[in-house]
Amino acid sequence: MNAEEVWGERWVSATAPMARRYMETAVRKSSLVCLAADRNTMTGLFNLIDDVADHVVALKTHVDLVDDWSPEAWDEFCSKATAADLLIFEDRKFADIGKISRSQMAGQYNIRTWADLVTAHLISGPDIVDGLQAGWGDAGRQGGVLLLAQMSSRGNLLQPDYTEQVVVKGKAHDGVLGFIGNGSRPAELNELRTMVGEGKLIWTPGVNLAVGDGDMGQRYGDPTEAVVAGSDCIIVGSGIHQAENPGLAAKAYARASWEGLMARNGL
Ligand code: 5BU
Repeated sequence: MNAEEVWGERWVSATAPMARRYMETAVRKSSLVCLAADRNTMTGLFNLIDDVADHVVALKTHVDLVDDWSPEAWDEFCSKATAADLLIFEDRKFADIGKISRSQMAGQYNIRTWADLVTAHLISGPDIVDGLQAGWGDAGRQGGVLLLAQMSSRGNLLQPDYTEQVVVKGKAHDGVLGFIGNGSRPAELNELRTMVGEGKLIWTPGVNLAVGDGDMGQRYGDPTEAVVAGSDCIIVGSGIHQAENPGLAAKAYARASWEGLMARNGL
C-alpha cells in the first residue's frame, strides 16, 4: 500500500513536506514510532540507532542531556540517523519571543543545522513559530514545529481552553507540522483530534505497553489505543531504550502502532 492508501484523509490534508516525509517513512517501516533517545552518552545513542532503526521513524533527542557531547560526535550521530532513514526531532520546548527563539536555533548546539522537527510552547504567542522557521531559513533548511497542546505529565497546566487556543493558532500557521497530545489519555486525544481536524499531525508521548504511572509524574497509556484515538506518532522512551532488548521492544511498539492505524482506517 502507498502512503495515501494507508493514511487516507490525513495524507490528502496534511500537505506540509515534512508531514509527508514522516508519513512516507512510516509506511516504509510499518511503524508510527518515534524513539525518545534519552541516553546520556554518545556511545549509548549510537548503539540505539544500531538496535532500533528498522522499526522507528524518528529519533527524539534532548541534545543538552548528553554528558560527552561534542559537535563532531553529534554530526556523526545525525549522519548515521539520516542514513538509517530517521527523522531527527529535538524536543527543545522553545518558549521565548520570536527573535530569541531564532537565535536559540543557532548557538553552541546549532539545532537549525540538524533538526527536522522541534517542539515549542505557544505561551509567548505565535511569533515563536516565525522565529523558529527563520532559524531554519538562516541555515538554508526546512523544518516543522510541533506545538505543545497537551502534556503527558501529572498536574500540568495546559488546561482545555489553553489547548484550544494553541490549536486554533497552530492550525493557521504553515510552519506548524502538528501538535503534541497526551498519549496517556485516549479521551483527551479524541477531543484534540476533533479540534485539530485532518490537516495537522498529532504526536504523543506518555505511551508504554505497561500502562500506568511512570517516574516522577509521568503517565502511560496504551500505544494502540493512542493511535486509534487520533495519534499519528507514538513517542516512546524508556519502553524501548531501557528494555533488555531494545530492538525487540521497538518492533513490538511498531506493531502496536501499526495495528492502531489499520484499525483506525478500517484497513
Ligand atoms: P518515557 O521514557 O517514554 O517516559 O519518555 C518520554 C519522553 O517524551 C521524554 O523524552 C520526555 O521529554 C518527552 N515528553 C513527555 O514525556 N511528555 C510530554 O508531555 C512531552 C514530552 Br511535550
